[in-house]
Parts: sequence; C-alpha cells; structure tokens
Amino acid sequence: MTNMPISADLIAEHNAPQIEALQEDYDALGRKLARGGVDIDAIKARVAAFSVAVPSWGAGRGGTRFAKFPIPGEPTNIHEKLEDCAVINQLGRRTPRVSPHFPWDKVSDFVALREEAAALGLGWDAVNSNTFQDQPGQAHSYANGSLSSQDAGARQQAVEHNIECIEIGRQLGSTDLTVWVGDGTNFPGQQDLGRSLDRYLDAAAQIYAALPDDWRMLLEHKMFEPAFYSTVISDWGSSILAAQTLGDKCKCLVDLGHHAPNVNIEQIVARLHRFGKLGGFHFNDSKYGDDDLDSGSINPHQLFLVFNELAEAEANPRDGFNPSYMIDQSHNVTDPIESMLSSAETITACFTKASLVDRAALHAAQEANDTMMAFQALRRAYTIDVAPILAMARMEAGGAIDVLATYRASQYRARKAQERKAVGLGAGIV
Ligand SMILES: [Mn+2]
Repeated sequence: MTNMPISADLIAEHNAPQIEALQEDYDALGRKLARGGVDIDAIKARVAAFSVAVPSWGAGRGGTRFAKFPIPGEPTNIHEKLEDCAVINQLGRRTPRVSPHFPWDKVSDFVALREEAAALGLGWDAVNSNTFQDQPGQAHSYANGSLSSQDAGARQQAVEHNIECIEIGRQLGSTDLTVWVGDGTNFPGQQDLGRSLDRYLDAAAQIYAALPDDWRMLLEHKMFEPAFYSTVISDWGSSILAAQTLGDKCKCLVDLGHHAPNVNIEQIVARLHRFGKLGGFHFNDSKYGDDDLDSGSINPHQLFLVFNELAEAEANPRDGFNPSYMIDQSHNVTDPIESMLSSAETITACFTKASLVDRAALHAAQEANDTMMAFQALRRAYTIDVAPILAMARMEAGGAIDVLATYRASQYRARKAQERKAVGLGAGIV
C-alpha cells in the first residue's frame, strides 16, 4: 500500500528502540504462561486473528445535547473518516473494518467507496440505519416514532430506508444490518405499549423479508433515550422476543451502555448465546447511563467478564458462534483516533485475558462447588498483564509497539488541520 496515511518507515523507526525490551517482556511472560501449560505463541496467534470494527461516526468528535466542541483536523465526510480509520488500523492492527451509518455516510458511488476503503486496507462491517432523526425533505416525520409509528407513511418510509441500507451494504460487501430505533414515549399513556410493539414487529418483518440469505439483522435494544418513559425495544427480553418472532437471521446486539447501571451484562450474553441469538456488540463503557465512554475506562472487569462468557460460548457453540464486534463511543474530550486506538487495545486485552482462563480448572471448581477456586480461576487470568502479547502481535503485523506515542509523533492531526475544512459548532450527539 503506497498511499497509507502513516508511513511504514515512521512506525519502524519508532518501534526500533523498543523491540529489545518488548522481546524481554514477551519471553518472561511466555515462561510464566508455560508453567501453566499455555503456549504464548498460540495466544498471540489468537490475538492476531481478533478484530473489532470501528464506527465511521466515531472518527469525528462526538458531543452532548448541550454542545459539540470540534477539534482542528476533524473529518467532515466519509472519505476523511476512512482515512482516520486507516490510521487506527495501521498503528493498532486490530480494526480492519468500518461500520457505516446512513444517510450520514451517503455517497453517489458505493462501489468506488468500497475500493477506496480497500486501498486503505479497510473492509466494511454492519450497516447502520437511521430512523431516529428527520432528514431534509423527508415526507414523513419520525417525531412520533419510525418502525412503530402510528403513521403508516412513517413506518413505510422507515422500512424503505432500511431496505435501501441493505442495498448499499451489498455494494460495500457488508452482511449485517443493525437496526436501532429511537421509538418510545415520554409519558405514561402516550402510546399503547402492546400495540406499538405490534407495529414495530410488522414493519421489522418487512425489512427481514428483504434480507439476503447470507445476511443478519441485528436488533439493538436500549432502555431509554431519546424516549425517557418507555422504548419499544427496551431490553434484551424485548430484543430476543422480537428476534425469535422475526426469524433465524435476526439476532440481538448488545450495546454495553444500553442497560440500567449494575445490570449483569455478562449473564445477558450467556443467555442470548444459549438461545442462538447473540448477534454482536457495541463496545463502550458507562458510569450513569448511555454515556458512550471509552471501552474499559470505567469498568474493565465487566468487559473481561463479557469476554469470559464469549470464550465459554466459543468453546461450546450452540447454533454457531459468530458475534460481530464493534466500538460505539462518543469522543467528546479526546482525539477520536487516540480513543479508538486505546479502546481497541483494551477490548483486545480483555479478549486475551479471557483466552487465558484455565477453563478446566474453572469447570472443576464449579462442579465441586468450590466458589473461591472458581473465582480465582477468573482472577488469575484477569490479573495477567497481556500487553507484551498485544504489542508483539501488532508489531509483527506492521503496527506500532506504542500506538499513542507513534500517532503523536506522526503529527497526523496537525497535518489534517491544514488540509481539512473546519467543522461547524452545534450539538452533535451520535
Ligand atoms: Mn450502539
């Protein structure tokens, strides 16, 4: 690849003085793991094969409903977003796919966009539809809902938009459609809670009917916001019931921030897998609500426990095991590239630690009702510093040992600040 945004020479130059120390750390960790019968190179190979998609909208600075504070050099269109996503993948090597959002990322030629991404070393992940805001010139408003609206015209428009997203996705090479609706109510009595779900299911079935055979439809539940009293697909219960009603190609997507505080999300993951409905994840972290904070920044242990369930599910697949992994964060106070580099590393670290759980010891302790040793089987893996494995896998794939230091040394954002037009002010929650 000749036109990559970061020069391979710069990465190599930054790696050179760190290689010896990395090798020492890797060898030391390898000896420690070998004592427990684990081959560090096999774990490194798992890490090298692991990937998580980045959202196109995550490349821009997010905002709150109060304000958005843009930074110089921020991307203003899908082409610039792709370039930023390429930087993340070049340095970190774990994020080779981008998840687009329509109509935000709409262009006139999607075949050309696919080629543009491929030239940057990127493919495409799940296509996201948007029926939670109105677009200029739109015939029907989503003010009172989209797929569940009482307005048949709005429902039809939402169905057609989702089908258009499938068509765009086919051109891009995607095989998943993620559907999240902002539908819900702010007042008790505002809508009939049963009939609104009926309308949603009826409209969603029309989208499902347009799904190609090798596609999946991923339903994303969310407890509240923008509706504050009820949402139509509020929780994993509503989600799995809808997915079961719609058919085999419909699965549930778990956005970590879309639950009440302290909800046992890892148990939800295990339940969805048990019934063959675990479709994928939106990774982020949360302190109070749908905060869209960086993955693992608040509760990295929970992220590890989610991956522990995924490791268990992978070892015991029911109806297949193929969840899609994606970051879904709003970067309000950081450079989005730095946040996604850091988050991809955190997510990969939790995946790696979960791979190091001695499952035989865990199962034996569970069978013996030995609570402390069962917990310790998890704790032993969680406390291992897997950074040398991640860094070695990155470096061997052409990435940076220290991703943030190399990114800053590249002066990429400063260069883009010279080239790109400034982003306007205003609210910008995504
Ligand atoms: Mn999400």
